[in-house]
This record gives sequence, C-alpha cells and structure tokens, in this order.
Amino acid sequence: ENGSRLWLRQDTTANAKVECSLLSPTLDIACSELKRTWKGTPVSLELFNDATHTALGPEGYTIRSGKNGITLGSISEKGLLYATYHLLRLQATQQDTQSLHIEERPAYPIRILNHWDNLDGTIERGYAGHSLWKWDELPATLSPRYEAYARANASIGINATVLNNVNASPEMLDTPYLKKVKALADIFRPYNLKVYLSVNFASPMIIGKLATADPLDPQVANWWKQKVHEIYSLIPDFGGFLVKANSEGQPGPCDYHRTHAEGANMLAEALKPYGGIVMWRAFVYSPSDNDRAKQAYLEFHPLDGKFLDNVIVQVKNGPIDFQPREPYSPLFGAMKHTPLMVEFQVTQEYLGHSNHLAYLAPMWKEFFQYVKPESIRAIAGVSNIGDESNWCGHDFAQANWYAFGRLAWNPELSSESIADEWLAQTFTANPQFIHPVEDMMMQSREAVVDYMMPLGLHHIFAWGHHYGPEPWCTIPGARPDWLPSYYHQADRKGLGFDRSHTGSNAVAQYPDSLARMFDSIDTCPEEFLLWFHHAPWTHTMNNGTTLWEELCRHYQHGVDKTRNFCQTWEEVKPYVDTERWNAVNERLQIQTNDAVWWKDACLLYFQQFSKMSFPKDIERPVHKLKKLMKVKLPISNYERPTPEMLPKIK
Ligand code: BDP
Repeated sequence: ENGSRLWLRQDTTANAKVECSLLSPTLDIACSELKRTWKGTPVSLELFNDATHTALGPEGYTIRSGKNGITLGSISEKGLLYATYHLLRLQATQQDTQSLHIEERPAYPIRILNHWDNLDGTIERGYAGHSLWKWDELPATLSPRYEAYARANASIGINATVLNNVNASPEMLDTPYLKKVKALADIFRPYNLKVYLSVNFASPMIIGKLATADPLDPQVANWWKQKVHEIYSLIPDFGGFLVKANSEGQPGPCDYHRTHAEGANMLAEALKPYGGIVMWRAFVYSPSDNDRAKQAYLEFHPLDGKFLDNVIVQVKNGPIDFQPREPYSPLFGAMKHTPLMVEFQVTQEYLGHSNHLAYLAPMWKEFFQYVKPESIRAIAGVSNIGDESNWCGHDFAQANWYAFGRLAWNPELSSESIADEWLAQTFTANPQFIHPVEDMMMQSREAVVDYMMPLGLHHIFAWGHHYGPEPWCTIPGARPDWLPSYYHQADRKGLGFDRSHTGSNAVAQYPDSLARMFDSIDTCPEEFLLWFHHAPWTHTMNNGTTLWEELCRHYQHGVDKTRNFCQTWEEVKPYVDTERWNAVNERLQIQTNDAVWWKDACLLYFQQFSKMSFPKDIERPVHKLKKLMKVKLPISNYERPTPEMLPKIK
C-alpha cells in the first residue's frame, strides 16, 4: 500500500452489464469504468436533447433508476463521464442506489488546477517530490501516471489544468515544448481535461528576439497571434493562458507604462478566434505603498470594465497571500463589470507543507460565506501534486485535491460531507473510523491557525521557504513587505496591523456594512482582530480576558489539538493498513513537535513586547528563544523539511 490509488480503489472484477450505443474515447472510458466496477442493476448511457438535459448543460447529467436498470443521461459524453464517476462514488460510499433520481450540473464551467511546475522538474511550493511532467522524456515516453492523473481529476469533476509555474519560463512556448504539451493534451482529452499554459509576458523578446514586449506594439501583438496559431494547430481545444505580470519581478505591460487591461486584452485578441481565454492574475504589490493588503484593489479596481470578454481576472482568496486565515479579497464584489475567478492554494505553502495535516475545505467554505458563489466565473486551485507515489506527500493532503474538485463542482457541499466521502473511498466506510477521523480533519485547519497565527496574525513565517516561525526575522536590505515585523507590528503598546480608519484604512475597500464592522475594534470578529487592528496587550476580549491571555490560550489550544490528533490516529489503527498508518503517524508527530515550536517561538518573542507573564494554564516553554532564533532550515522553496532538521522537544 503506497497511497497511489487515491480515492479510486474499488474492486474491478464486477463485470457489469453496460449498454451504450455510441462509441468514442470518452464513452469507452465511462463504459469500461462501469463494467469493471459497478455491482448493481444494468446501466445504460444515453445522449438526450430534451429540455431537462439541455438546461443541465454539456457537463451536467441525470442518473435515474427505472424498470430495466439505471440510465445515465446527458446532452454530451462529458456529462456521461461525470455521471459514471458519480454513480461509482455512490457505490464506494455505500449509499442507497435503489431508486435514484439525480440531476447535476457544475457551478462553474472552468474548474482548474494550477501547477507551479518548472521545466527543470522542480515545483515551486511543491512538497510531494518532483513534477509529474517528465519534460525530458516527452513526447516519446508517456508515463502511465499522466492518464491516472486525468482519471483522478475526471472522477472529481476537475476539467482544466495549467501545466507550468506562473513564474513562467519563456521556453514553455518553444515548439519542442509545445509538442510535449500536445502529447499530454492528447492523453487528457478523453477525460475532459483541457490544457492551459502560464506564459511569460516577455516571451516575444526572449524567444521571439523582438526588441520589446510592449502590448501596444503591432509586432508584439503579431508575434502572439502567430504563437497562438501554432499552439492551436497542435492542440485544437487548447484552453488559453494564465499570466502573472508585474508581480514579484515578473515582466508585464506596466514595464511599458501600459495597464494590466492593455496587456491582458492584447493576449485575449490573439486567443479569441480559437475560443481561448486569458486568466490574468491580480496578485500585485510593491514595497512603496503603505499596505500590501490594499494594493491589488488599488491597481485593478480602476480597470473594472476595461477587459475584453475572454479575460477573467484571477484573484487570490485573500488580499495578501494564502495565509492560514485571511479575510476575503475586497476585489470580489468590487469589480462589477469584470469576470473574476478565485485562486485557492491547495499546496500547503503556509500550512506546514506536506508535514502537517490540514484539511482545507473549511477554509475555502469560509471564503464562500463572504463571497457569493454565483458572483464568480471560475475556480482555480494551486496544485499539491508531485511524482511521489502517493501524489501529495501527506496521505491526508489527497483530501485537499479531492475537496478542491468537489467544491469547484458544487461550492454548496459541506466540508463534513466531502471529508466523509473521501474517507470512505480512501480508507474504509466503517463509521467507527469515519466519525473520529472526520472530526480530526474538521478541526485541523483551525488547529494550524491556533498554533501558527491566531486572532488575525499573518505572515510571521520563516524567510523564503515559509516553514516554521520567524516573527523576529530581519534580513539586511530585504523588502520590508517580505518581513514579518511589517505584518505583526509588535511593540510595547500592542500587536497587529492597523487597517482601520486610524491606520491604512484598508477596511474602506469593503462594502459599507463590513467596513464598519471591521473598522471598530469592538465589532471586528476576533479571528480578524490583529489583521485589522493594532490592539493593546490589555485589550478586553469577548470572554473578558486580555489580548495577551487569549493569544497564549490560542497557541496552547493549537498544541493540545495536535496531541488529540495523535491520540485519534492511535485509536483508529485497527482500520488502517500499516503503511499508511505509519506514514501519517510519523507526520502527526512532526506536526505536534512543530506546534510546540511555533507556540514557544511566538509567545516568547511577543512576550518581549507585552512584558506580561504566561497565564497559569499555559504550558511553560520547552525551547529557549535564543536557540530558536538560530534555527535555519537547509531547504529551498520546493522541499519539505525532514524531521532531523526540526527543533525537537528534549
Ligand atoms: C507566493 C509564493 C510564490 C509564488 C507567488 C504567486 O511564495 O512562490 O510565486 O505566491 O502566487 O505565495 O505568484
């Protein structure tokens, strides 16, 4: 058992009776999945063109029981493929399949993974080995994992993928690479998985040898048109481009005093004749402004309505950067005349890499509490997939890939039900296992928030790799907005970033009622207190204790929870195979150690400012601050640390 079968582990000796009058690569897949695995009454797959099915769209479907068995129906074979995986999921999760009357359609037409994979095989912020894409071997050698990847995505409704890093290498668009991309697209196509690429805005200069990449230069626009033509001649259903421009040193239209809209529209014009789209990222910030949290809004809001209709602006869920908790980005709701999509981070850059168990569905659901699902056009997730045998490094990180797909299909699903489904398919449907483990998953993200940065604290991670605490970090000459003190602002008076009207006034970017709520320290939800306020150490919290005491309690709570997770895992040992039990257990031990490390580091560091003592019920630190301040992990931005590297409780 190495985890490689993900959530797709049903017995394949069923030999079911399946009827399908049409033939196509997609329907072949659907039929053979059913034949191998379905144990119920005969199934037939049918294309319909009635009003019900038309309203469900090409990816929607029905599943209905009748006298002679079950009928899967859709206006297209894509829908029949998704219906197949739905039916098989019902069986795997032991649902009643006697009388089915199901109608489904996806909430978004684009449900896309963003791989931050580099052409040299490394993965930026990837913690599950190297890239799945073996560029050196392609297109001649095709790893069986390419198809397994497409199948896994189809089984959860993901229908699109960006193969390469947003920090894009221009070579991606060179002809030899495009031929490799074509080979992948050919494998993915029957699984309804469309290929997209991240592009470097300076490509016309770097590979096209032009003197400029100015989007208003006709030669530049022409270069892109030629390139797009070449791509579509190889991959007729190519999806389009994802662009990170004028962000963290990447080239972009602003280099030529053009706007993001001018840059995006030039690419959109090139893609338009083929039905391709541009996903243009709003992740921009510069050290010269006073509050990073405000900058994407300041830059993009004035451009509302200026983008062509095949551009979607891709916005991270929060205004800063995938922190364990952020309020939603105020761009959502503010760009009334521009299609927007949300970008979630599935890979755990800021949540303990693949060492920590953190089930992220509750975090994404939190976003949808503030942002209406129907107000966005598409949904993207930064992938946590690599070439390790279990795909995601941590066996429980597979749940985040799974949950991303399920929520992209239907953001109304509950985190609990997704966890249950995933557990039943991945481990066992036994309730003795599911109940405690679902409970552990449901608490896991909040546990991370508690032991890393509770009450709205953010970005106090170690420099560069973002694993472990470094609230004290100073690097001579570094951009201030890359240093933790920029965010936590700890001083003798208190803690937190003042984004109220007395500070940066970032609150004003939210709709009035929310702006008022966040602006007042008395009505601001406590989970965002230090995000929006510089609160005095003695500030009275809702439960009557001081900020300092409450901060200490959250850190302690986080530690306690990780210990409970170890206990839970111990209790469910009889239900799990030894290999996966051991692998998860080893990482839960690391997580518990790390939680204590975070608690000690942050509390000892902040205590230097608060000058207050630890409440009685808080465990005394086991580490010394001086020692923790010397910890330097020898890892890059694409590795998880091994246990030997981490400070341990003696
Ligand atoms: C940050 C990562 C960095 C990415 C960047 C992005 O630290 O590696 O390149 O986001 O999203 O979270 O572009």
